[in-house]
Amino acid sequence: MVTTPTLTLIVAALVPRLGIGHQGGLPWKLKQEMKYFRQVTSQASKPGHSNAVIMGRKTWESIPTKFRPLPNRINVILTRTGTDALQGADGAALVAHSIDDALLQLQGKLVDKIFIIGGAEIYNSVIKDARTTRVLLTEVHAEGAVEMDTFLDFPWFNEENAGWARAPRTALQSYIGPEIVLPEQDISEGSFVYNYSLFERQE
Ligand code: FOL
Repeated sequence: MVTTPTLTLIVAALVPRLGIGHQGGLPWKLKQEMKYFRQVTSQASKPGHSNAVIMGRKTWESIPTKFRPLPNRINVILTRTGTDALQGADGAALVAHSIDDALLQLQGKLVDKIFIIGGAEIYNSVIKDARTTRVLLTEVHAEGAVEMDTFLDFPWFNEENAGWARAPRTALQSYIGPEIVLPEQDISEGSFVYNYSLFERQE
């Protein structure tokens, strides 16, 4: 049987305004949260398969060079322009010009989960794509003000019955797999408190 792949968007955002970035990077440094991102995006459930991470060119450039391409995952970079600069310097990542192009390039590879890892421009367009059926959202709360200049445009997040629903923790655990241990309580790091959640598209 041939099935169209589903996409999972993974993001950490300050609620309720859904701020995600500041000056081309993340607005915070959350060590545990980054570990969760690494584990969730790396852990494939099918033997011999890898997960893929699809990101925009600016997100690629925001990742410390020592961490890219993100290890143990197939990295795909979306760009409207040339491939040379990216491929020349960084090899080992696929370059695509649209989500459809990215998915075409992943066809025939042993790919398990496909994650969309940002940034804002990519998130805000992919969220409208019917193939995006899950959002792994880390809901971040801050004690004081946080400088942010980049936001998710997900109006459904602050509305009820807008096509997306919060999934139970059991669904999150089953999606990420038994190897990843979810915390019992909210996590506190510096002046931030956060929790891991899953939202699912309603048919
Ligand atoms: N999703 C979530 N939940 N948290 C994030 O911080 C996040 N960040 C991005 C996309 N989705 C996210 C994009 N930004 C790295 C750096 C920036 C980045 C994504 C990844 C990075 O260096 N990742 C390494 C982790 C190294 C470490 O453990 O410190 C990796 O191997 O994944």
